[in-house]
Amino acid sequence: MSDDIKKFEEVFYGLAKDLGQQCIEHEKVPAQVWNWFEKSLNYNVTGGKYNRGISVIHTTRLLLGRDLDSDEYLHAATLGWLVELLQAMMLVLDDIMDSAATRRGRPCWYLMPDVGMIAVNDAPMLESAIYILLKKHFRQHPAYVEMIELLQNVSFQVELGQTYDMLVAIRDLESFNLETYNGIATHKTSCYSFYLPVALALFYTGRSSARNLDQARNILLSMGRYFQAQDDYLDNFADPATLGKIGTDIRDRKCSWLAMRICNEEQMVALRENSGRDDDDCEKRVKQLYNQLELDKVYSMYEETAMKEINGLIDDVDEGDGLTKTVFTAFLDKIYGRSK
Ligand code: DMA
Ligand code: MG
Ligand code: MG
Ligand code: MG
Repeated sequence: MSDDIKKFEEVFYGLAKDLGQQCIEHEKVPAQVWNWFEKSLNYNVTGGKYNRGISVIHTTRLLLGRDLDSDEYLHAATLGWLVELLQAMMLVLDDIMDSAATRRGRPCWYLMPDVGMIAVNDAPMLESAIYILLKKHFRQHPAYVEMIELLQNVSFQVELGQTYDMLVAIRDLESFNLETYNGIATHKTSCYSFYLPVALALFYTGRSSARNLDQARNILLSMGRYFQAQDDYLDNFADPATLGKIGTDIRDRKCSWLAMRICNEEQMVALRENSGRDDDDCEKRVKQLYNQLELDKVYSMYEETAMKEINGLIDDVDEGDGLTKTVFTAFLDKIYGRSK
């Protein structure tokens, strides 16, 4: 485990203590209720890559152009954990909706013994934790209200994206095209995974001019679409042992980056007949179709084009209000060519 991750995780244990105190001393619930929440927090919030959370710290450091002192580190890491909490809440629900089996190399929370549909309540509890912690640590910050609004708006964006993702999946394949794909990916992934961490750092450092937020949004939404294309590519082509999750896109008949490449009538029929079914042979047929179409190669070409486009957007950044290009190049470096 890298030092970055260890240091970041230490902050989490402090935040979990804050939540325990809130439950027991303030809300006065019995220990067993807090113990359940704590179990859900430990299972669902830790154990990931923390790319999103740690990006808040890295972005803050890059914006200030220097190392953070211990208070600043604690603040930036706390904001990072809020992003991780939002992600955890969405993933608990996403795995139920997608009928997934594993996440981060472990069974999905809703499949754990004794959990089941309690997970439907555990997810919004993870979301409540965001606002409890934000209040405790940032109530005095000049951008407190803006941070609340940002987190609420971004949550809503993800929910819209998840709705869109689910609706398109059960409809016919006619609507699987680039426009639909980009609409889903921008909402369900880009907003919270890329825009949110940087926007929080901009608010925290007082650099949240409209121009900075707009520029960041434009680049980061584009980066997020590339990230979701990677996620969809990996869903089919990666080794689940490395990825930590077993792909579900074919069985769920998702408008994935791969499914969107299906173009002629014959392929469409094959996809229609074999996707959206809980059947190994059907799934294999779709995988064969993707192999015939050499979508791994098509993806590699796409990846290079996407990188050029995003780098072009970064080159055009106006650094006048204290937004630095390095914020974006650092984020892009973390995800380029990823295998998990
Ligand atoms: C990810 O979509 C979006 C959210 C908001 C979790 P997905 O279902 O492709 O994600 P994963 O592949 O991680 O299940
Ligand atoms: Mg999913
Ligand atoms: Mg999903
Ligand atoms: Mg996926």
